[in-house]
Amino acid sequence: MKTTRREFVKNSVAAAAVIAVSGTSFVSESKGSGNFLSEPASFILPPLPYDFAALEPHIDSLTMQIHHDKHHGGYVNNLNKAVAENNLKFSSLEEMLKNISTFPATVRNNGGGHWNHSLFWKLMKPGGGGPPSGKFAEALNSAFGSFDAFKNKFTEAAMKRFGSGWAWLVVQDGKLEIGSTPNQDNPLMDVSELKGNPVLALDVWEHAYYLKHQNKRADYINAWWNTVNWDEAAKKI
Ligand code: MN3
Repeated sequence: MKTTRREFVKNSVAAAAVIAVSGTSFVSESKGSGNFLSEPASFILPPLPYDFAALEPHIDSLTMQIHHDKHHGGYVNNLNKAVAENNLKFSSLEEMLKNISTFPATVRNNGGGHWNHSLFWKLMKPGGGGPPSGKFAEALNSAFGSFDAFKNKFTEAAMKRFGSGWAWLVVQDGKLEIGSTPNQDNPLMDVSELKGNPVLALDVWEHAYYLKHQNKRADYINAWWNTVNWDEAAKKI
């Protein structure tokens, strides 16, 4: 009898113990046996895809180092701790986020933090920025009128997010939308007002910019536009 994925997950958890996840991705389901691969049984801090200094002068090396190693590293450690302490069962980080209202708050904060940062690092690159081209540029033009109009609207969302949070470009029911979320929430979460699949993400927590820009979030956002990895973003539409 063919079981649905949800039933499969439910029936498999007893055998699977803690579910294996590498970075943000589920490692694999061992085909045929009906069990999930259970090693390594924890989340892993993914290495930055470039050096700490690679985004200079736009984003400084020390900020990148602390942000990646200490902040993102902290989310990963605390997420692993929460999973172990609460004996949590889930099939992937994404599935956990989609049902986040059923998990403890520490999973919302640290699971969101892990997922968001894993995406954020990949959406920047040395020599990034500039307007995108091809189909992605056309999609932005058709959704927002022009690249500049898109950029202004996204910047506004990032500026208006009060306190800590993220600005997002998402695909929502086949349409591109801009919005923001508080804290480490993201548009995959069932509790989020903004919903959709993230295409572009910008961390506007003070830890992302305070060393270099102090309170000037606008300067950080301006600098960040010079790092955007449009090729990576274009894969998500
Ligand atoms: Mn951050």
